[in-house]
Amino acid sequence: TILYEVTEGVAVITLNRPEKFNAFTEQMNKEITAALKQAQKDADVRCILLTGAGRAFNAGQDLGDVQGGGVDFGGFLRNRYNPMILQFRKTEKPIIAAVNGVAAGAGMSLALACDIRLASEKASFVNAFVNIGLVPDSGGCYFLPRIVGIGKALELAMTGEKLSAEEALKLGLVNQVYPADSFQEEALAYARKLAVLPTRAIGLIKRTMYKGLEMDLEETLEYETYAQEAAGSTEDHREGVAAFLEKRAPRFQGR
Ligand code: LHQ
Repeated sequence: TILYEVTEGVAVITLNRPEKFNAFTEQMNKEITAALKQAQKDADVRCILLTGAGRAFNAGQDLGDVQGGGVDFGGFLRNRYNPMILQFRKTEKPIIAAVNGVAAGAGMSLALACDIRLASEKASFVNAFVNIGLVPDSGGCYFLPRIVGIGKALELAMTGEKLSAEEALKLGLVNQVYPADSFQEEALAYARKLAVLPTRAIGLIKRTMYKGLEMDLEETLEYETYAQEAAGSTEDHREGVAAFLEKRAPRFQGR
């Protein structure tokens, strides 16, 4: 249900059920979790790009699998969705969502779990949970207020109204919007730029900044010190300083 390909330092994960708007099945949840673990282990992977095949990014849970009521929500979330979302944070490499089309329900949460969001001008975001009488899950109640602020987060979650790529850009929910025609190339080019940067430092930036959201200043300063000791012992740090002093472009190896 997904495609996984590594090219020039970038692991491209493509959600691949285009006829169902790439809606989640149990298999897809598990394949995404496994793909992130594989990308984390593979030293050749220095950036991860997550996108959807066809017209949509991801339409959330496949509603064909939950019709008629009596759904074991605890089982769905604890066994499938929650481990998948946690894996985004455990992955110490940058993860970019290339939102090619609609991202709805848990598909929107999936995009929010990524570190950077790039959108096609044809992308849109629907916090669709309320439209079927549910609550944002897969981190929707955690990521959304942290990214757009509590007021807008509550509005999006309570109304379930569609947000265009342009509106998402204004809210800071996406980092860039590109024309639909060149979107996949632009997204890959963006990922390739990140893939030649100091990967260890980027992983530590990711971990430290997310931790900083949950800690006070004193704890954050202490964690920064720990992270700086780790970053400062990498080859890439030595290379960065040497390149600066020699007035040349750095060649970072990701270690
Ligand atoms: C779909 C779906 C879909 C199946 C479009 N399933 N086929 C966690 C735990 C346990 C249970 C419940 O859920 C969760 C987490 C969740 O994610 S809950 C939220 C689930 N998602 C939704 O409620 C979104 C439902 N879909 C929509 O609101 C619309 O389809 C969106 C806004 C995504 C797209 O609208 P349009 O661009 O107008 O396209 P469309 O509605 O015509 O859909 C295109 C096709 O994709 C269509 O199939 P068809 O055979 O008629 O062409 C849809 O049936 C299918 N599709 N979403 N979630």
